[in-house]
Amino acid sequence: MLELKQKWPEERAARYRDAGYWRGETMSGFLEQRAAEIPDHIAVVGGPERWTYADLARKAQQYAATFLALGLAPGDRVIVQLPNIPEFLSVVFGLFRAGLIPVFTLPAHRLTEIVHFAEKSEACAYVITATHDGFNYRGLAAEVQAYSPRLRHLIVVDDVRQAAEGAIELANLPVNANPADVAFLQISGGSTGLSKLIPRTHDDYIYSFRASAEICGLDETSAYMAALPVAHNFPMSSPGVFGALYAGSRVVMCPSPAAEVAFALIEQERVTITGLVPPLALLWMQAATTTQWDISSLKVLQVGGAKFIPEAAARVKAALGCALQQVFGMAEGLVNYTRLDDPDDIVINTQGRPISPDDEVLIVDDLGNPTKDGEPGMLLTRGPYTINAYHNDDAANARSFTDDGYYRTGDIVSRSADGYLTVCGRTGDHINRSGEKISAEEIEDHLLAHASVFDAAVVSIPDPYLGERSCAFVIPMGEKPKGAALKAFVRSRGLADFKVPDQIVFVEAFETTAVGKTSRKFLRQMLREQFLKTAEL
Ligand code: OOB
Repeated sequence: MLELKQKWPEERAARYRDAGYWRGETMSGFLEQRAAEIPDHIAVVGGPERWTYADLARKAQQYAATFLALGLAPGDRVIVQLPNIPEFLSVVFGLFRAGLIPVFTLPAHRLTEIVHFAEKSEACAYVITATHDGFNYRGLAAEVQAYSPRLRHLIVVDDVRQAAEGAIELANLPVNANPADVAFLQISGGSTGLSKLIPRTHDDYIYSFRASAEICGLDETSAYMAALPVAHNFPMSSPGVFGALYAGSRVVMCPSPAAEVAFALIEQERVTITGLVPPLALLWMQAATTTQWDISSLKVLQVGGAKFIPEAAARVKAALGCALQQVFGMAEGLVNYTRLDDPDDIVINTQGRPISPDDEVLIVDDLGNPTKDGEPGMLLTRGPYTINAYHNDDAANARSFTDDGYYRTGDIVSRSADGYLTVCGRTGDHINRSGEKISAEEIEDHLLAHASVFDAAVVSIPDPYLGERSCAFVIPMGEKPKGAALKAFVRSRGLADFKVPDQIVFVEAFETTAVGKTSRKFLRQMLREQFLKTAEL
């Protein structure tokens, strides 16, 4: 198995330790500490379950013992595909406790994506629920295992729950991990080709969510609700469920971000803070005008994952009776927040400033020269919780990191004199569809696999509901296929639903300019502009 690594140059690592960012804590260590300090506080609520910190820590240990009894060994990688249920936490903390490495995937992922993650991570186990939201994960798992024979262990939580509750072989649990080691693999938004795997260490990740919890004012009286899929970095760690547990708060697992489901839970659990992507924030604001539920406990609504336009941001306070916090982050590291005591002007018009005084932010023009305050440029960053390399992907590493260790975010931002960032756009060719990132290249490759497709270019089109939607321009070959058939074809390739093109436009040719050969990037830009021009007519 390829070693998991995430190393900072020694000089920087020493600085981060001295500054007290990296404190030598581990994921299972901090939970066990909370369980000792506040055993009877409620840690997590969801469905019929209501677990104290002592319950959660015990269940995690039982899962750890169960995983090891199944034959898994510390260091093994385990694909986790679970929805927003309390067991997400007992399973994941069980994996941490056993020294196993979770590989986080979303419930929306399908065959092609899971096989890719399994292969790249060399995973030997896959944890699912039998069904969720009407989808049969056992069926998916059987297909995945046929493609990835290394994935020997299928763990269906519905089946092992009882065995785990009886597990008493806790004596064999390994000693806690080394805080500088990789704790898990997170997945990237994937702007070029397939999603990459992001190794995060205990030290760096714990720092990011501990500091996030402080910025968001979480304490033992707070209730954080995970409304977005909890395996995503935003609801996981910004401050997310991990930050909430670190702060001794209560985590509420919301099975769906639909306003009526979420509002009911906000009332029942007196939720104080939650996070949404912009399209959901718009829906909640609308639903709040007629809802019967009492959502007055909500103090902070975080919005992030995609640009929240100022016109919408300005309406949050009046519509939902709570403060807005903008969050601009990435699974690779850097997260920016507007602060709770920032003036409205900043909260409405910026995407916040970095968590850490040691987050280094560089904004450069095409030549690599720093831009002036207020001028847009490409955002590069490095710091105490931003990765230095992806796992098992030399080509992506060569592209995505500078020689002196900065991560090229692909985002175009401007910075104010006081350090607040405003997102203006991006350099990469992905579609940010309601916070889900879709790589144009990845979808083009699938379209090209269709016998009646000669060429395809996928671009993002502004959309009033989704922020952006995907549009595939297709040059047919032979008999022109139906748009619906092409969409069905993409879905049949085993992709998450959100990646299926929203729209397909057939064209006879891609008009390349006088320059002759064009880059894909330029072609996509041209098609987008042409489309928008005709759409305006
Ligand atoms: C979050 O993480 P990812 O890894 O799914 O996506 C990162 C990318 C950023 O590079 C940027 O392009 C975009 O998503 N983005 C935003 C944004 N927040 C993220 N673009 C504009 N405005 C924002 N507020 O999406 C993520 C991770 C942690 C916390 C929050 C979001």
